[in-house]
Amino acid sequence: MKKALITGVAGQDGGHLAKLLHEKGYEVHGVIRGQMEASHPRYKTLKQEMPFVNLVMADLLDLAALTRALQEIQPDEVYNLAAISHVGYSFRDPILTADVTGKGVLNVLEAIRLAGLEKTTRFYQASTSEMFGGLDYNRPDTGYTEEASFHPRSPYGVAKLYGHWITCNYRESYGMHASCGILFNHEGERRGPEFVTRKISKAVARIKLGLQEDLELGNLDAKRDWGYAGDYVEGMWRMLQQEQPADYVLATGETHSIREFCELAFKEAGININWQGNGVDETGVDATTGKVLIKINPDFFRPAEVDLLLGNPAKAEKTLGWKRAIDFPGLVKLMVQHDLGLEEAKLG
Ligand code: NAP
Ligand code: G4F
Repeated sequence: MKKALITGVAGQDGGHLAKLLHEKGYEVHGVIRGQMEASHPRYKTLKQEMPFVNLVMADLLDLAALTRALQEIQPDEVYNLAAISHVGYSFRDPILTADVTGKGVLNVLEAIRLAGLEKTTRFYQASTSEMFGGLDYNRPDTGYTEEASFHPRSPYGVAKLYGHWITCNYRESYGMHASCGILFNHEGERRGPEFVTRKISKAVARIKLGLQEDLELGNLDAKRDWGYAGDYVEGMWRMLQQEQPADYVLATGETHSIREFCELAFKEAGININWQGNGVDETGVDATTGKVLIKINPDFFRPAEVDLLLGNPAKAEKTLGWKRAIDFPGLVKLMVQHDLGLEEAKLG
């Protein structure tokens, strides 16, 4: 039986990946942070959700705890998913973001070496399309590939770039089987409510059920290449099954604006949106009732924005045989229906 260790197992991707590896017959160990005992409510919830995962306490900032975990578990594969992953938050706390999202990667790599596992344990690093930055000059028409140039636009993107290059460096320096997945945005029913897609799908459900008046958003015109998280964790696993380590882009090859996501999400709940006004005064209005449902709040603007992300997954499709299964309308539908179900269940 193969053994896997997932850092960030409590996050969106961690949950999907733990389930996938369990189904593939792995013994799954998951790193969580904090001072939780078995009686802690969060620990209990995680155990209920993923009873098949052995939960291990370790912070990405704590090299000793990581090394102990590696020595005890001796995993065949390590998936480093833990990070401060919210781009907007990274502007508010750039130093912690650099420590966790950047240097934290080095801690995991060093823990593998200190445990003497660098020749046997395979390593996955969660790199990101945020490293590209989406600026006109480095934006290929056919989408970013593994060869495209980087120009990160947030403290998060800069920290991730450190994690990316230190992983490449350990591969080249110590012959580690270390691969980076450069993943474009992936969403779903496990997405945190602070990210825009889940914020919208939750608000649509609550507005539809009369539990919320309206939805405040920032930049509606940014475009993202959005896929379903369940499809992307399969790609992570496939990377570590290759004979040779390498870096791969996972993306859909399509890009859509926040505005389009809103329109489709409200439509899924039977509400058509008309847009009125401009700039910060723009509103999204219910086409039937005339009620304002979407407002702009500049608090959600970022000091520097990534305007457009579009990925080219040709290498992953050819080498890994990976392809996304759920398309953009399918993703929006899945998320809205999930949140309608959750909110209805709460109402009883
Ligand atoms: P997520 O839901 O934010 O999960 C991140 C996890 O990291 C959380 O469970 C968090 O723990 C944990 N964490 C944060 N700081 C930590 C620390 N100091 N020590 C230990 N654990 C810590 O992120 P995700 O969407 O699943 O993404 C997984 C990874 O892929 C992240 O590295 C992200 O940056 C990267 N990525 C994501 C996307 C995407 O679209 N989702 C795209 C490209 C790359 P708590 O639960 O306790 O907060
Ligand atoms: O949902 P977001 O916060 O995701 P973002 O910034 O693209 O980052 C996500 O994807 C990255 C991969 O490219 C990951 F590496 C990262 O960890 C994370 O998972 O914002 C998407 C877009 C942005 O342009 C933002 O300005 O939506 C815009 N937006 C507009 N209104 C908003 C809001 N974003 C958030 N979070 N909240 C808003 O109200």
